[in-house]
Amino acid sequence: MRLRTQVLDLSRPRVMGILNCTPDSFSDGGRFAARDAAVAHAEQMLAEGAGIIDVGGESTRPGAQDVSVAEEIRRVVPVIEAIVKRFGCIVSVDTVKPEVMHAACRVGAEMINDIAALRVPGALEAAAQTGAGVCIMHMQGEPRTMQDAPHYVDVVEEVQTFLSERVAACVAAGIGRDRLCVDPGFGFGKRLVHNLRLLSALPVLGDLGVPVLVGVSRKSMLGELTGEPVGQRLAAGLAAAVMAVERGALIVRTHDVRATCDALRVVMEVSGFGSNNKP
Ligand code: 8Y7
Repeated sequence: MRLRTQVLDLSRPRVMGILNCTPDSFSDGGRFAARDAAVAHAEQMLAEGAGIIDVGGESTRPGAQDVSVAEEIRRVVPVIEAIVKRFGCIVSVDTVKPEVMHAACRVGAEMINDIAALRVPGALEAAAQTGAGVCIMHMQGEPRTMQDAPHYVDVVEEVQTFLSERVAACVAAGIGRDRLCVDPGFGFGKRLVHNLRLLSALPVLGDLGVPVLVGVSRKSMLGELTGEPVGQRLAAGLAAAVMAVERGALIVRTHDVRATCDALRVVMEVSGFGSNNKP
């Protein structure tokens, strides 16, 4: 997958480590302390085998409050700049805002992870101008209300059609197919049955001809299945990640980088991704 200046090698599955820069995650001690804590967390995830660090400054949980453009830039730009300078690694910016996309890429972000699939006005143009890679994710509704009454006639067909239309919109805006990946958006306007059907039918998304990214880490679908609270969902998340990679996913977004890399190592050795490479 081509990114802004680098190329992401997807001859083997890769792990994207989640780095939250919301005040609730790295709050006490002010902005410099928050930045240093975020950089240290990135360093740890890279040591554990992450190939991408996904930096986000807006909570997408249902009911979360809106964050202004200026505040989101204040949260993510210093962190991205520091991580790129220190480690030279691939950073993606988790945002729906065109201004944040520009600001993040100016300090070295290589990829845009947009849960709104570049549907915010100006986002398609911003992403095209940066030259960054883009993850296009499916969501029904908006974060605030998406879990109120998710409804589908055929969830797999509807997600596939949406992603196919957004890929076409990206290509029309000048973002080459080789810069895109797609994501069914587990938990984004979906009930448990929808999430399970999508995971089961994940190979269908491979027909779009671009890499598939999945994020299941610690999500409520795992809690619904196991009864476990958010801190006890690692085993369920690893099972889901392994099933996704066996069904063709090439990027796994997770909080639990070390465990996910270990699990994907086993998948790789058995499923013919070759050896001697870390996920
Ligand atoms: C996803 C995501 C979140 C996901 C992609 C969470 C930002 C909720 N989930 N981005 N973001 N895919 N591409 O639980 O599934 O991590 S936020």
